[in-house]
Amino acid sequence: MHVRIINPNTTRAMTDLIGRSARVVAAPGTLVDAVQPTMGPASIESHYEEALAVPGILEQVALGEAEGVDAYVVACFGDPGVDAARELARGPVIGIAEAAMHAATLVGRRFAVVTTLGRTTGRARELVDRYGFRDAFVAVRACEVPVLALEDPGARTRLVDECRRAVQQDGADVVVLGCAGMAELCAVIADEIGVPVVDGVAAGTVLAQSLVALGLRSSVAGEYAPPPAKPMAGILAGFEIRAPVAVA
Ligand code: 2AL
Repeated sequence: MHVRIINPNTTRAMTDLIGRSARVVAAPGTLVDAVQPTMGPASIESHYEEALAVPGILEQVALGEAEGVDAYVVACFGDPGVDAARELARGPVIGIAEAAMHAATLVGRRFAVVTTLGRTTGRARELVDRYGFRDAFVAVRACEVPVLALEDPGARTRLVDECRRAVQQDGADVVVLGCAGMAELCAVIADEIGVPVVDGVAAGTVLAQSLVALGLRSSVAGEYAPPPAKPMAGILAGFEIRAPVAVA
C-alpha cells in the first residue's frame, strides 16, 4: 500500500518532518512518502496563502494518480483542497484537521485545538462546524508562534503553556495540535500536560491506511464525482480536464 503525504507548503524541512512523523505510525508493508508542491507559499497562515496552495496540492494528486498512489493525506490544518483532491483521486484523501478531530472524540469528550497564529483560529472553528464536532469542541487557542518558527528556542514552551491552559482553563480533556509542523512535539506535550494530544499527521496517516485496508474510497455518486471536462485558461491551463477521469 502506498500512502502519500502532501505537505501543502513548499518548505522542504517541514515536508521531511511530516514524512518522519507519518512513517512512525505506518504499518509494516505500507510505503509512506512525503511530497510538497512545486509552487506556492513557504507556509500557510492566511486565507490568501491557503487559496494559493491549492493548485500545487492538486498537481501532486494528479502526479500521484499517474503513479498509482493508494491514498493521500493533506498535511495542513486548514484541510486546503481536500474536496477537490477527492474528485481527482481514486483512493481516499484525508485532511489532518478532520482526522485529528475524529481521533480526539474517540479518546475524550471535550477537545481544544491549539494552533499557531490567532489569525488561523477562524478556519479551525469553521472546520469544527463543518465536520460536525461542535458539541465536543471547547476552544481554539493560538500560541502565536509562526509555522516556520515552531522549532525555534522557546516555541515549545509557548505551545506547551497554551495546551496546558486549554486543559486547565477551557476544560479540554484532549488537545488537538493545529499545525502539521507540531507533529514531532506531540508525544512530549502529552507527557507534559497529562491528557491525550492528537497530531493530525499521524491520525491522518493511520486513517488513510485503514480506509484502504477496508476497501473504502471517496464516493463518485455525488459531489466527489470526477470533475467535468472543461477548458481552463491562463496560468491554470495545465490543470484542464480534457476527458472525464476514468474511475476503475
Ligand atoms: C499550518 C499547517 O499545518 N501547515 C502550514 O503551513 N500551516 N497550519 C497553521 N495553523 O498554521
